[in-house]
Order: sequence, then C-alpha cells, then structure tokens
Amino acid sequence: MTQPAILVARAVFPEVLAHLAQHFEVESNQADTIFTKAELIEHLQGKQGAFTTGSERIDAEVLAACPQLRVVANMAVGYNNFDIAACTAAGVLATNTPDVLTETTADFGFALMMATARRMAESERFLRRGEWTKWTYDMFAGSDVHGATLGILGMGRIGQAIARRGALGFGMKVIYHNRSRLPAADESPLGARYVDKATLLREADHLVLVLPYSASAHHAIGAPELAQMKPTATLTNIARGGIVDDVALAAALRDRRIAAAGLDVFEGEPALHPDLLDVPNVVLTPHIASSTLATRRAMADLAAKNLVAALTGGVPPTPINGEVLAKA
Ligand code: 8YV
Repeated sequence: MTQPAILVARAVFPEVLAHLAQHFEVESNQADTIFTKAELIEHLQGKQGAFTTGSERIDAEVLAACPQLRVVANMAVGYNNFDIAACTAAGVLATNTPDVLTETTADFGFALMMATARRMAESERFLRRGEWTKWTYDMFAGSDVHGATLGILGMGRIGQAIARRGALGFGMKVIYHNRSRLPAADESPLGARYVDKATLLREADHLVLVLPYSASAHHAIGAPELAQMKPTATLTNIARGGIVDDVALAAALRDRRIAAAGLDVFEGEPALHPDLLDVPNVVLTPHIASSTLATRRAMADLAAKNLVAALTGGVPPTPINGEVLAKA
C-alpha cells in the first residue's frame, strides 16, 4: 500500500523527519528555503498533508491549486497564516500546537518585560561600547516590576501563565482585557481584575500583549492607544507583528511618551522597521518566545502527531476546524 505524501515546508528536527518517514512519503526542506506562494503550490502538488510554520500562508488560492491536500499542521499555536474559513470550505483540516509552549512562552514574555523595565539591553550596549567609566546614582534607572500593575491584553493560556508569574512571584496587581471575562475561579487566585481597554492602557505600569492576530487586532496598539499610557509605562509584545503599529511605537519611544518597549514580533518580520533600530529604549528579539529546545521539539512532535492521526484514521489531538473531521 502506498503511503500518503506530505511536505515538511521548513527545516525541522531530523528525529521528527525520521518519525514522519515511518508513516509517509516525505518531501522535506532541510535547506530551509522560504517558499514563495508559487513554490509552495508546486511543492504541495500530490501531497495530502503539510507540516507548516508561520511562514507558509495557506489560503484559498493555495487550497484551490492543491486539491489533494487534506491536512495542514502548523508548528505554532498562532495560525493567522491559515485562512481557516477557506480550509474548512475546502474540507482541509487545520491543526496547531497549543499548551506545549504555554509555560516556555510565558517565561520569555515575563523575561522580556523585566529586561525592558530594567533597561538590560540598553545598558549592555552601553557597556559593550566601552562607555562605562563610573557609577552614577541614576544610571540606567528603570522601573520596578515587583508590586507594579501588570496589564495583560489577551488573557488566554499564555496571558494567564504570565499573570501567574506576576501575581504569585512578584506581588504584581493584575488587570486584563480580553474578548470575554475569565470565570471567577480563574481570576481570584491571581487577584486579576477585568477592565475595559481604556482602563488597561491608563493603569498598566507594564503592558504585555498576548492576543491572537486577526483583522480586528490590527494596530490594536497605535498612536491613540500609546497616548493613553503612562509616560513611565513599558509595552511588551510577544503576540504577533501587526498588533502594534511599529512606526507609531518608535515615535512614542523616541519622544519618551512611554518609557520603553520589548518586542519579539514585528510587522513584516523578519524585516524590522528602521525607526525601531534608531531608538535606544527598546529590547528587540527575533521571535523566539517559544524557543527552548524542549518546547520546540514538543511543538514539532505535536504537529507530527496531528499529521499522522489525520492521514491514518486516528484522532488529531489539536484540531482548529474539527468540524471538517465530523464531515469526513
Ligand atoms: C512559532 C509562535 O515559533 O506558536 C506561535 O504562534 O509564534 C511561535 O511559537 C512561530 O510561529 C513559528 O511557527
């Protein structure tokens, strides 16, 4: 019996490829070329499954050009690279990798927020430039994290994990805004207070963005929102590029309308808006919030499990549009 054919669209752990090869005819991309849409379509010809990352966009055009495709398994919890309505209409199952990255990503979000508040990147650059000649009383004075008000926009699994670190580890007051309010049983151990977006912007000392990207989240933080924040506040984005208007943020940082920002994601990444490189009060990291070896491996394993189950009659553990399975 011939095995189903799949495309692994980006380089991945060799052990995961070897596991996939036990179940499938695998076309891999260990050279890690970033495919254009035309190349992606070409490589997907005759494939029933695709192992993707955030860099592969699966939309109606790709689906129409690849009629054999039955499952697209993203090695990411976010799936704004998928047009889910188009996948569902085409009968293509989409899966993602929730849960396995929650704590690792929350660790990073908290670390980035702390590095931003305590000016770690800026002071290290100063040191490396050889400019440290003497101690001064207000040298790189930042703002406290402990006891401060932590504002979270997007209180899903990762948002709650960051809130736990702040409330239980650092005595922070937690306020949050989300599409829906959490049940009291989830709020009360953290002392978390649900507020409207304007209150969140006004009251947060450290605002952390953890919401999924959607058209309605585009530029959720732009010039008008930045203007409502405290001049001493910090902003940390580990969610998605495009949620923050990077040009407006660079201007706010330059004019000290907010104190500092920590960014792991960017509009149009891996390109960065040059204005962000010109301001000192920003910590910049290359979309690595989920990147520990253990977690990246767990994400790859989960994406592989989804593919294997979907194409061999099993139950995929983390479907996004599970209704496709019901119809099959
Ligand atoms: C991924 C992420 O590394 O899971 C997500 O949504 O943003 C990251 O963990 C990235 O999307 C690559 O697929």
